[in-house]
Amino acid sequence: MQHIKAMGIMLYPNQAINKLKRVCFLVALTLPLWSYSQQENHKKHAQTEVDSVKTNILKEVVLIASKKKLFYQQEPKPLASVDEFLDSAQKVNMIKRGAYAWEPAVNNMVSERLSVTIDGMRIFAACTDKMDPITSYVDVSNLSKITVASGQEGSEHGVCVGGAIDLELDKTGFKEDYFKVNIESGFESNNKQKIIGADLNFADTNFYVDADVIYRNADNYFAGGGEEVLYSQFEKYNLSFNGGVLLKNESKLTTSFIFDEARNVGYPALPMDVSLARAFIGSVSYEQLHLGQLTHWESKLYANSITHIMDDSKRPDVPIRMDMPGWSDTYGFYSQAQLNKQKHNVLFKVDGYYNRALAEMTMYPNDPNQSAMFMLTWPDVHTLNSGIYVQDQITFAQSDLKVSTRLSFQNNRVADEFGLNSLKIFYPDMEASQNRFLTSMAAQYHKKINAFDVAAGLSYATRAPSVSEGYGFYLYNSSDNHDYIGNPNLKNEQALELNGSVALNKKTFNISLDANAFKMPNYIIGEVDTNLSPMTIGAEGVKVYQNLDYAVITNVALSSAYKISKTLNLNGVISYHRGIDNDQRNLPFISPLAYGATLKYHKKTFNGELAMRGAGKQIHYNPDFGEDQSDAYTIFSLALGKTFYVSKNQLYLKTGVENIFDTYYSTYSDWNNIPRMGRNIYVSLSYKIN
Ligand SMILES: [Cu+2]
Repeated sequence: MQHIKAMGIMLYPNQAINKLKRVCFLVALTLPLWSYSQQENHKKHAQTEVDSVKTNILKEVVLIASKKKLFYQQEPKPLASVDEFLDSAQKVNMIKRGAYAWEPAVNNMVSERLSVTIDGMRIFAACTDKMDPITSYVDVSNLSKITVASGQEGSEHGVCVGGAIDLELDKTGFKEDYFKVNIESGFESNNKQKIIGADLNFADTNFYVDADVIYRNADNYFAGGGEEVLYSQFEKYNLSFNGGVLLKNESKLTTSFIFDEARNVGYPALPMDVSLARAFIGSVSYEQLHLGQLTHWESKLYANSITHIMDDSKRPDVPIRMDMPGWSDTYGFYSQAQLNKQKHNVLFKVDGYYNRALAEMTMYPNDPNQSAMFMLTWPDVHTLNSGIYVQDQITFAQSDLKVSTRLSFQNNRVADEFGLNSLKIFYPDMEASQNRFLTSMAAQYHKKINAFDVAAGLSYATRAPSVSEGYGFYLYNSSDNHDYIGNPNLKNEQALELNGSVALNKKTFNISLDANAFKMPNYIIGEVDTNLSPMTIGAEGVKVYQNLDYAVITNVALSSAYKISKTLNLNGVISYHRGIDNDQRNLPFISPLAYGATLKYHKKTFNGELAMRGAGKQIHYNPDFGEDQSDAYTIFSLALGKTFYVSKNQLYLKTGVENIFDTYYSTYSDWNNIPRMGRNIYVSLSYKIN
């Protein structure tokens, strides 16, 4: 403990220590590369993929359930939220507006620049204020792993420029005479979060059934030092079901269903809370192992429906009461197959979806003589997107090349007459319907030279404006205090990406340097329009979405892992990020220098982990987007786990402390500077009946 404290003092912003020294210290500290989980991932890849030479620098896999294995040995906190799991991924940063429903960013790009899918299904949020990222509609009980893909590596599941996140559902699959029950419960001291869940897996050689349920309930949390963060409570429950039957001729029929509901969710960084966020997510798939020359032909039909109700009734003083419900329904399909021929491993895919997005705002003036005001903030926008995707992985003796392309057609139609007429105030010539063609192509080369892995890639992609960017009507942004208006005349945003990596892989030691740069012509961002006045009381002005000439986003990461002994592993990472536009203005929500290190111990049934995480002072920020300078911080956490055997059954106890020194801090990604959670002690107990 003494040692940790000493490290904390050394790392802390102190005028006596200059920045350079700190960076050097960190580089030395973090020299070992590749986190343990990544090593695990590589093993997994090697098993499942034809070519063991290939490394996948553009992909990161976060393992979640591993219910079938010996519990959650790798995970610091088994019943952590999906958000916390994502936050632990090196490629992901989370924008926080409270304790619930964080918004993931990949390569410092968020929702509209990413493709976020559940088992390949497209789902779109129903909140105009980004309170409900797709990742908030699942729980860890549903998932086996999360795949984070950088740049065009993510275009398999849909159009994206920054990357993709695919949440993979946990299915038992066909197993002989299989029956397992798992009961889990957890408690967190800081916000008195109570978690209880159970799952049941039942299978035989020709069918399987999985069912699970999880419930979470949390009060307000407390920041470091003991300050209560008001309106940070939440309550959520989630039910899911998976089933499959094996048919004749090596084919199978599977289905999945998720019901997720959150109530009384506080958003301390926003002026409103959420009384209800509900999702129904369902799918039916047909898979066939062989079809002529093709292998693994899979087709899926899916539908999902989201309801989001915002609520300000708990806030004591609001200038005006508002009702703001939103709905998003999506119907989609995909069909894909592989062709393996000599050096080639080709994937063909056709996909499509139809989404309806509608959001309303009713304002009730305090003066009862004034009538309520009604607006459509999303004017019932119907989006039809259909595309084809082809990738070929070509394997040579010591190298491989992957090329891929996606071509999509997208139609947007404003279905509501009143909504269309509202937008016509700004765009008199606007048409209800609009077509766009979207393209992407990517090439990635990897070569093994002795103990080194060298990779480089080049890609190009375009994306259409999101519903808010194209058709939003007075959407209030509490970070920069402006109302935003969409712009149907926006051009497609483009992204030209260059990436490269060098890794040295030794038996006990790995180190890797990864870098990418995105040049993005027609980058979409809100710009102030001084001719317009805001609708929201107290807002500073109005911004209209515009295309910039271009923006540039760069990310560099140095990561390393060192196997000290059979039982002890040390790994670390340090990363640098930068985002500017064509006038050298800083883009908002770009991470400052960030670092982390983890020491893991694992012996038989016991495991322990000591982790450090921090960031430098935010040098590049932009006050025009409501940003101010975030201070540097370093926090520490500790986790201990032990498995006990009760006859054939297993009991797994995990406990830990997060933010050990109860540090008060807020990062660049905390909306309106809301502080993060202070010291938190958690305990979780899982019981597995075999
Ligand atoms: Cu909302």
